[in-house]
Amino acid sequence: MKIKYKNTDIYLLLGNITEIKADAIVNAANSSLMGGGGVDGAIHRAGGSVIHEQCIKIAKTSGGCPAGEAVITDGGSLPSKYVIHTVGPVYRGSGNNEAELLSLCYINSMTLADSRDIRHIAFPSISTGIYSYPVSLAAPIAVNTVKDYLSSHPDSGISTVGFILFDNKTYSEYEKIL
Ligand code: AR6
Repeated sequence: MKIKYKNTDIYLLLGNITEIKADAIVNAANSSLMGGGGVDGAIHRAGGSVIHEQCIKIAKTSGGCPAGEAVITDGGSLPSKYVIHTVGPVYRGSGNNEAELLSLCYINSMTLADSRDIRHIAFPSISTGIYSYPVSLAAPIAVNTVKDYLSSHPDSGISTVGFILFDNKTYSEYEKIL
């Protein structure tokens, strides 16, 4: 599924984000930046050691990446040039700033993309796996934050935003919102 929003194409795809050829794919990382399971494990495996080495450097200089923030590395052997690593909130039943932190993941990833002239960015469904964010609550935050960013940044160079969704349930929640 694909829509046009403020001159930007926003698309949904059922699939594996490591196979996507974008300018940047986004990783749902953890604060250590040292890799993990889920999409993080898949990206590190497919991208090779370059990503891990650059993550180590970033973690050494900045102490890692707090929830809501984003950092960037090369894509190594991935089809995409860059990986933007962002850290979603662990869902603990709301009331812990989860929605704001999740929204910040999308805002900070897009801000970083714009600072590198990235035109096509592809997101996974941040926090809705190991971090347990209910996808019915996370999907509207993801889609509406991306739209709000594009509305409030008319000079953004981002021309294509993808949501690469790993299973049918996740896809259908995003489809409802988009
Ligand atoms: N392509 C696209 N989506 C994927 C892929 C893939 N290859 N693999 C999984 N997903 P998760 P989180 C989906 O758990 O909830 C890691 O250990 C998955 O089905 O990857 O933010 C990190 O190091 C789900 O819909 O990320 C952190 O410790 C979505 O991606 C922690 O998990 C997010 O699931 C982050 O947890």
